[in-house]
Amino acid sequence: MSASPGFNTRAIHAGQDPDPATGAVIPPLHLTTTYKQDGVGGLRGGYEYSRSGNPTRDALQQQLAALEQGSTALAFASGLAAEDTLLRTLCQPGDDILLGGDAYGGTFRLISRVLAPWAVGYQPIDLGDLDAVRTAAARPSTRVIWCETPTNPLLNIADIAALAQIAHENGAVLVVDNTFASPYLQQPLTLGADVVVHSTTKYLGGHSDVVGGALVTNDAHWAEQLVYNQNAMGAVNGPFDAWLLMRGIKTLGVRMDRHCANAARIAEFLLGRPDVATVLYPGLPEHPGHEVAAKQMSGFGGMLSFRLRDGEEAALRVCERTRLFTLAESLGGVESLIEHPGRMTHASSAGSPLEVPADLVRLSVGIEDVDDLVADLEQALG
Ligand code: PYR
Repeated sequence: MSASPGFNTRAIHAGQDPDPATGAVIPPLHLTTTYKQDGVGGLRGGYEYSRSGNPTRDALQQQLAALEQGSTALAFASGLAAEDTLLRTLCQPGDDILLGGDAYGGTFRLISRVLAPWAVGYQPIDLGDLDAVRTAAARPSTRVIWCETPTNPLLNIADIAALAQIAHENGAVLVVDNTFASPYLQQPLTLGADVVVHSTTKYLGGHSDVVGGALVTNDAHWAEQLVYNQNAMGAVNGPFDAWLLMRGIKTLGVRMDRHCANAARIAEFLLGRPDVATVLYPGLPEHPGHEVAAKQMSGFGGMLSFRLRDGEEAALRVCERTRLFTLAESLGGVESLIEHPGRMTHASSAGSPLEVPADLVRLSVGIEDVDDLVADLEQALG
């Protein structure tokens, strides 16, 4: 590899050296729970038990670190397992999390229901309003700024570099959930974020066949604590899941280029529809976050949402009438998905300040032929 290999080279080669024992070009799948010791404590290659370490998981972790330009990456059983380990590592009772005004419903549920009894609080905030963030971050209890950009499901954009500066001026930690963008389009650690979170289930896996999560950091202190807690809390990624993820990651760049191109075309199509009130896609020049997105992302992604003029009923009707877009939760796979966030992925935010509009439909635009996708939406809108 050259001194600073490009993204696709890193995706294909980082952590993926041929197996020294056999020459196998693809890292072997180490389906073992435990490792023979040569005398008590005599570990071959440093492995003793697969919760603590597994060579297949290690290979994935090296690949993930290289993608996000981090020094340490850790793989977990799901995105929420990664988030839980992270928040229990960063927060003490009495700490507060500043939580972007829309966020994945599962993240909201974790913070508002599971962590609340441990006296970890949260404050919903518009991360686009930097004065409000500055004021809230100055409170001594603020420990974490939790940022999705683009957000799930409203596709809002936050300025990562500006948030990092505010966090660091106030002794807080900036966490960026980079699931929607993927590291191909945005690398938050290079903009000052302290920890990046992924649901690797989504674009990284890319084929809707594996559930996983990841944390990546360059901060030596947090890396040490997180490595300790990954083992101590035990929410690790299994070796087969790690292997599937490595395979998916190698094509991330080519997939993302196509996701972006298809989503841009669908955004244009929806803009021309009289029954669509708003199209939420950061690639559109009229999107309020377009300029910041253009500054910090190398493409605008494959996710978009839109609101129907005729309200929730119309939104539900479209979701139930598509044929190529499958009605399902999740995102980031090669196949297109459609969903109603208010009743599906974000149902746990209902009645809270993070509640999403009822007339909202979310698309995960896949890499099929875009004319077929447009035709499907056209017939579903009627
Ligand atoms: C989503 O579809 O938003 C999930 O993360 C499941």
